[in-house]
Amino acid sequence: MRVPVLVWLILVAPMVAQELPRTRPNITGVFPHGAQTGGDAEITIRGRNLQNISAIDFVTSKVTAQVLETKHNLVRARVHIDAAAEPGRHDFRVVGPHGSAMAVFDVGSRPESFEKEPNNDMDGAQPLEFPVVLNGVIRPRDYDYFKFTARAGQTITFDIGAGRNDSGLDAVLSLLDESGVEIAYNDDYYWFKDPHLVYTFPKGGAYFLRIFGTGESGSPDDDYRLSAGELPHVYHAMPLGGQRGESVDVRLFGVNLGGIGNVVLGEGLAEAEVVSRGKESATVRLTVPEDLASGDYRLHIESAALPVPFAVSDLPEVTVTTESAGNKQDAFPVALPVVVNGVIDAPRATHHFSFQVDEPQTILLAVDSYRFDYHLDPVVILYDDSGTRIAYQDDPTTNSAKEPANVDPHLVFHLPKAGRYFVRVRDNAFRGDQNFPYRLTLKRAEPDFVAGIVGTDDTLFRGREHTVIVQVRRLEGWNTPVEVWAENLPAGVTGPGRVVVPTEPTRFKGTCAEEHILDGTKVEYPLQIAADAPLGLSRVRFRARGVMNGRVVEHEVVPRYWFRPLKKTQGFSQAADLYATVADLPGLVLGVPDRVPAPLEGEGTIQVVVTRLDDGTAPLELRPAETPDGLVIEPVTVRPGGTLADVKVSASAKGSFPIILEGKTEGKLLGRSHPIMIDVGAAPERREVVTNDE
Ligand SMILES: [Ca+2]
Ligand SMILES: [Ca+2]
Ligand SMILES: [Ca+2]
Ligand SMILES: [Ca+2]
Repeated sequence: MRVPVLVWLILVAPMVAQELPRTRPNITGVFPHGAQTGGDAEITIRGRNLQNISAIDFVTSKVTAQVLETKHNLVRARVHIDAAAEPGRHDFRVVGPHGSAMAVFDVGSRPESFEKEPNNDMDGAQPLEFPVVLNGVIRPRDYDYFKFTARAGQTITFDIGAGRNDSGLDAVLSLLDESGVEIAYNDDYYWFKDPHLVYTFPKGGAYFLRIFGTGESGSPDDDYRLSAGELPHVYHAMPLGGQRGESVDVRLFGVNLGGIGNVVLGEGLAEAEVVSRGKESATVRLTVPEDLASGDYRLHIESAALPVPFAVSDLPEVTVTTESAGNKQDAFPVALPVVVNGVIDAPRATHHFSFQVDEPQTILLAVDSYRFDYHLDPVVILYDDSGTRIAYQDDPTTNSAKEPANVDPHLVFHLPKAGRYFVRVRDNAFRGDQNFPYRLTLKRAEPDFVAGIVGTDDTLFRGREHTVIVQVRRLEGWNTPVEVWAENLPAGVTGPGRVVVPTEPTRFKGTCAEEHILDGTKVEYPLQIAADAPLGLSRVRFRARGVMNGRVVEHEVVPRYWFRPLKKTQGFSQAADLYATVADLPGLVLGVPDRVPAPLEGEGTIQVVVTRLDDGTAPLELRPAETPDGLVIEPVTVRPGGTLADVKVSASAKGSFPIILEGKTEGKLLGRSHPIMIDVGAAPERREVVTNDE
């Protein structure tokens, strides 16, 4: 039989997987977003699909939590922080039968306090006593005013932790004098939009601090943590890292460093000895433990507002200054392999290095600065002995708003012959600043790769397929395929023995549909979930392996945070496990707002996003499970395939009434909504938008 081409295409076209609704938990806010070591704190976690949360899991064993109460849109919990917990950000998850979700929690070392509304103008300003860690929230058009006194000559640090804790707040800080005149202002100090101000008060007296959202933005979930006081604050450490097993004198640059005490690497990994202290710099001697894995750590300065990034490497390290390396005619000689630490400290400053190789070889020239949250946008340039430019790199690939940015060059180049070569490091736009530190790695290339999973938590529905996205970034000239496999899939969940990640980088469209090339390759790792797979949470591990030049390289595949532009939570999460929960696919998901306004003696509308997964062909009827006195709610019929419904509410009494919508087909209950509060006669609020995006 001859089949018309169009029909034939439809017959053989692969069945497009049905888009499954996002039913797992989604965290939109945490308050307070941190607590002090050695104490307890009661926190509220806000979001969606939080009903039945049974546990809160921190990656570190030094922070534990107990669930006190759960609802569809919030979890209350008591968090206990061990006195030995490492200060700074810690990953945690809420875990329920329908899935898990990740958020972060900031462990601090000073007592916590809270804002008290109303504090919306100078008259209502809340008094501050330094030092302080204060937790606040910026709602739409909210201004938070604080009043304090400063001594003449006193240097006070004001630091806002918001984006760095995954808060949606894009905060702004300003300082006002006693009469309300703005004397200092900062919006975005960090890449991730948090402000930071250091101010030396020329005269003593009363002052005001004002915190608000840029463009008067804000939401009930937009929290901040203000750290302020005459605190030590370190902008950067020089060197920015050290070699394992070596003792290194680390110079700290910042403010209020005259009185610094304890300086600790990571979670008590090593204690540094303070060699000298001054107001704006101090030197500490640190022995980097021999058995530490190379990678990025934090240096904790007692009572400082923030830790300082500190890298641990396997290579010899040197430190240069613009004085020692800033002269083109007198390049600073280095021997490979080496990590050079420096600061591009002035506009147009360029650092020049020379090195010698005794045979042709492929080398790596990598400059890291953005990786440590500094604002230098490094470029690296390579010259041969005659001064001819032979290689250049600014960024590893193009940057878009759709993938985490990376402006640190990672240049691999084959040196064709033995001899002397020159390297330059500078800012892409010839900018310079006292706080533009970098680490230049110069070594023979040893091809390697890093592998990650996109996302940290997944819900696997029984009887369905689920796709895990794996991303491989090739380093130091790696150019062979990599194999990825899952190691400990739960019972009833199967995946391919191996998925091959090719060497071709993934292409994708940017926000303006322009084409970008990913710094790496993304592949799909499909999982099949049996209809009778046991329910519950598993921590799945993936591994990746490749062979190049006869050398086998194997790595764990570590989940990466879901990417959101301008949030600090980017890169690899703190745990190597993918949290995967096997759950039953609901027959019906009703997406509804938490609150719906309705006028008195008029009509309100509950907008419902209907996702039907029962494969039924009978219409769906939506009606309230119970109707409170004073409300009339007409049932609505949704034809099969329908995805939107407006449920009309008429009200005859003022007040707030909770209702639940039920969906039935042929008299059988298919699913229920979460509780919806009908606010009758209240002033209209911003309409809530139901989103399922991560
Ligand atoms: Ca507020
Ligand atoms: Ca306020
Ligand atoms: Ca900002
Ligand atoms: Ca760059």
